Amino acid sequence: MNIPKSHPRFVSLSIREKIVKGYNDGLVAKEGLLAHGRGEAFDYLVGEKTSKAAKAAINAAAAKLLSAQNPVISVNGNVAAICPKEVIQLAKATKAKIEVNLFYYDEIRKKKIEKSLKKAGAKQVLGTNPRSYRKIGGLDSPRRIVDKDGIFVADVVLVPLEDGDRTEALKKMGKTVIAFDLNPLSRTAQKADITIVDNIIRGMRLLVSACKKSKPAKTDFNNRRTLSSAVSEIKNNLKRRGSLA
Ligand code: PTJ
Repeated sequence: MNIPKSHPRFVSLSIREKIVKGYNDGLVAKEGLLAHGRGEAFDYLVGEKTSKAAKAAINAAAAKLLSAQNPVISVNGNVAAICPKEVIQLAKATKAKIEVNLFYYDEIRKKKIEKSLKKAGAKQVLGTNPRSYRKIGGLDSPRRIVDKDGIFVADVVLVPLEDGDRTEALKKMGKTVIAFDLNPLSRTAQKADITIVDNIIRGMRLLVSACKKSKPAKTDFNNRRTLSSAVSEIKNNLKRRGSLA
């Protein structure tokens, strides 16, 4: 690629390469390529940069993760391909557990994700031992299968890159949900307690550094306000580019 490394286009193309490699290595589901395309489109709409509202969400998420008794980072195929190192850094900074949780259920893919996370430095990866499986109620998708020592007993769960009804189910269990989702209108984004509307590759790095700098603290974060400011940001970007009157 003949583009400066700091240019958003370079970042976007390099993530695309990671997703394709992840697919070729058996980490990413075929459907994960489509989900990534949706993410790319939304990233373009948010201006391929971290907004002020996303930064505020990141700080609130850091405070929440650091205050948690039992935080868990849920990892799917796309997350494993895009930012395994950052997942591990975040787990270290917050003493969170890492759990593989897939929508397109596949035991072999789970094992490959576990192996790749361990290769990247993870000491323990939950969610791959059938003897530890428990089911979350009120959920039909395979995402209901969670680890008894991980998401099942977590008080705070980070759910990056998914849309669906799992956030609602986790909240019904009394858990706090933090989401990464470039689409502020997705069900996950709408139902989470804290939604970071940012590309996970940028947001995770900022979250790791916020967790290293912050202390456990109470937050009076307003997710509704954050989501509407993300939508306004998209409208303003469209106006700036002359696509909307
Ligand atoms: O590995 P599996 O089987 O668990 O499957 C993972 C995918 C991502 C395929 C699965 O969770 C899925 O289908 O997700 P959705 O419903 O497509 O939702 C993914 C959401 O993440 C969408 O709202 C995308 O806009 C958003 N998204 C995609 N890429 C990024 C992103 N958000 C932040 N950063 C990204 N890089």
